[in-house]
Amino acid sequence: MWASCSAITHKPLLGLQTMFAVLLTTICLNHAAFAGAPLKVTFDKPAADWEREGLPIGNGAMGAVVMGGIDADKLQFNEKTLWTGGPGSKQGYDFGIAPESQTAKLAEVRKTLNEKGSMEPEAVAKALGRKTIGYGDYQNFGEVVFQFPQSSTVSDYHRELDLNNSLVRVSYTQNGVHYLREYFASYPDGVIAVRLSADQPHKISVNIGLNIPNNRSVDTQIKKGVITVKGTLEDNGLAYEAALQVLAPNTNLTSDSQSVNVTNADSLVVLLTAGTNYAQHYPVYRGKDPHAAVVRKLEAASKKSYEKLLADHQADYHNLFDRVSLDLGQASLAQTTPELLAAYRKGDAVVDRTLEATYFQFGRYLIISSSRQGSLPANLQGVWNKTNTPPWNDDYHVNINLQMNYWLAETTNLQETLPPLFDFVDSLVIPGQLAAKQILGANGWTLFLNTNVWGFAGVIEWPTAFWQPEAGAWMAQHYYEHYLFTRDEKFLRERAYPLMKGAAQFWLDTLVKDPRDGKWVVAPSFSPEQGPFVTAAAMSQQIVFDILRNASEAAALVGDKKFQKQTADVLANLDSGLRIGSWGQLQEWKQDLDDPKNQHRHISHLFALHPGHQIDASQTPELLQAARTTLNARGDGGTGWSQAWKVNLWARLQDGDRAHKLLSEQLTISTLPNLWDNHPPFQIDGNFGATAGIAEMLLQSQNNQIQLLPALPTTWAKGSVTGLRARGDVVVDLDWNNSELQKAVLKAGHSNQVSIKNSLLAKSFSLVAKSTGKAVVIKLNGDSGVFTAQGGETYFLTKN
Ligand code: FUC
Repeated sequence: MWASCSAITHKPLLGLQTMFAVLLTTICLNHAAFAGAPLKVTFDKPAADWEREGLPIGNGAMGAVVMGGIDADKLQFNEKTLWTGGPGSKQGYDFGIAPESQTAKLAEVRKTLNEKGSMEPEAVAKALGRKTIGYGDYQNFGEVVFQFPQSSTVSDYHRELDLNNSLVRVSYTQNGVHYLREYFASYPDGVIAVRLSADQPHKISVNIGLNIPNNRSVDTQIKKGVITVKGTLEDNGLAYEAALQVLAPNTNLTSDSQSVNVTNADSLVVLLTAGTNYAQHYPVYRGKDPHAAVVRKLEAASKKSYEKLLADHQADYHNLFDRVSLDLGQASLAQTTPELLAAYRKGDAVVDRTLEATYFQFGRYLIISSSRQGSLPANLQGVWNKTNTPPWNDDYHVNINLQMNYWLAETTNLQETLPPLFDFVDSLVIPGQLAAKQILGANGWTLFLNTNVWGFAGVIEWPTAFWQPEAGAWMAQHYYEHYLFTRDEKFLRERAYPLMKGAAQFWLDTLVKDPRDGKWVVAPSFSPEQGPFVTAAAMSQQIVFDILRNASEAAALVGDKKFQKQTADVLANLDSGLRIGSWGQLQEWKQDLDDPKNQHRHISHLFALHPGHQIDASQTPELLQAARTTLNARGDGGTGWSQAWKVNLWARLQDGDRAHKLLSEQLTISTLPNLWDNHPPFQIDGNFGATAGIAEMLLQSQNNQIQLLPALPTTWAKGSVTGLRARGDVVVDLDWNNSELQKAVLKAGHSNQVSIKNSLLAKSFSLVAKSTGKAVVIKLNGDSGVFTAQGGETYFLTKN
């Protein structure tokens, strides 16, 4: 039941000792990840289209997309900090913040709202919006081009992303020789590695070069198999450097001015690394020249054998990825991923389950590959971007997108992917304070719709989206959630609380009294990304409720009594943003303006259900019903991220079948053949959001109760999951059959009262502590129970 392991990786030309070491690593570390069948994204041909068919690898800072061409293979790559715009940009740059105070204009808008009740977005944008200059774009760094001399047909072509082992493989037979290419991006070594091998000696001949886009100066140098390219971006002078090393033992390398030639090698390894002189520091955002770091990484990596690089990469990856396994009854199937997608929902349960389990773990693979300590957080496309003018600048939208990127980090046990988010948000506090002061005359800090790597904290001028001053508070939610999940007191005191206090302070200074009822409200307020400007749109009020409640709780925990009282006093008279309207819906605005036919992709007024937890199944059933009515009216369509959000929302409504329906919609309508989420275009938030949604279907822990299998769909009648995390620092494994929980394992990190809920508790079960083997006292109330957990202890809840 709990995971068996059965994977042997194809590794030609490894030394016996290394092979044994790798096998042992696979056997010892992989056991959780191989519950069910190994998970892969597969194709039977090279990628014709980067976005639809490319296979991504990444180490947080760098990403690359494997196309796997036969005569020519292109490995397009990125490094997260390579951005145009910002300080030094030719166009100028102002962080989106006007040099003069906007508070007089704000007062005008507030006055008009009080008089008229609402305003057109265009009118408010005219008053408070700002023309964007020098915002910049995330850049394509370049391409590694492999040019092969052979041009005969091949057979047995196979291209796969092995999610269990974080490795892309391309293999084929050509003129009787079996070729294998492997690609991975190593976090421990900071390099991308490619190995070309064959099952016969002297069969690898290839020309290797680097293509760099032409919006920058390029100085190319080639020495001893190392190609170095460096220069500066024309727009902002940002210095960049990339270095590629070709390692082909016992083979003469030749080179021309642009590329390295390898002839008749047995195998070869290419290492690639890159960097810029970006630094995450307001206001200049420049640090050291990238040269030293690039040289250091390449030299260190080139001293290691390929096998050692791979083993270190996989040890790092397994440490994160293997914490969670999901077995829905998937199998190793012969079909490629596009074939599985085409067959999905055709009544073949194994196909469906295989695709769903793969999609779940693909989200975890993507966040591990695009968000690791020392770099920027995952942007709208994670770390992967092939153009210099990507959609939405490939930036950080903070009215749902960046937040959704990180929902899975806590629940699917990947805390190591969070530091880039916290470092990024911390770095936005200073410009966010300026924005708060200049635009709203407030202390504290905030953000609006969108931000970039250059501390953009102000506003743009797009009328139907620009005004989202709740974004800072929404980002602060992630800090408190991290504390709730980990119970890390040091993090709470030193990082979460100061950040949250600033976000809360902004609202203490910004709320106004609604002349209609004397409640504290947000004005002007706008529900993303539609409708009129009003006072007290539901989402504004719910997010402000969330930050004030969290800040008040955190203040109590750290002993800041003064701020606890201040926030609690405002909370007591805050408009909650929770109203049931004329057709039973949860109102999107304070006035009942909702159109039952409105199917807008944003469902912002359900923030209180997810990712907030103001609406709770056990405490507020009438609000839950109103949320259901709203979601039904909004429909099951929408862009990728919108469907992913709805998976989470239906899970919180404890409707597993509907959550599963949304997941199916996302897989059929909003998923590209390589499983990337399609907004359209490719936008990664939907991948992350759906993975979080699946976790939410299996385990929830908001409002101090761990709910086991709260939204299990009928179609997942049998399965198991290991390693999900619940708030309170509890790691949970679940095993179910006939849609009923058979066994749960709860590992408590801290001593605490643990409240659990599942229908099993109303039946015959046993709860036993692992270290003593003895039954644990549990106080029951229907299908819920509370017991005292000891930190470090494991508890087995078993059906009798
Ligand atoms: C928000 C959404 C869009 C898109 C963009 C990046 O503005 O409304 O759908 O996801 O972010």
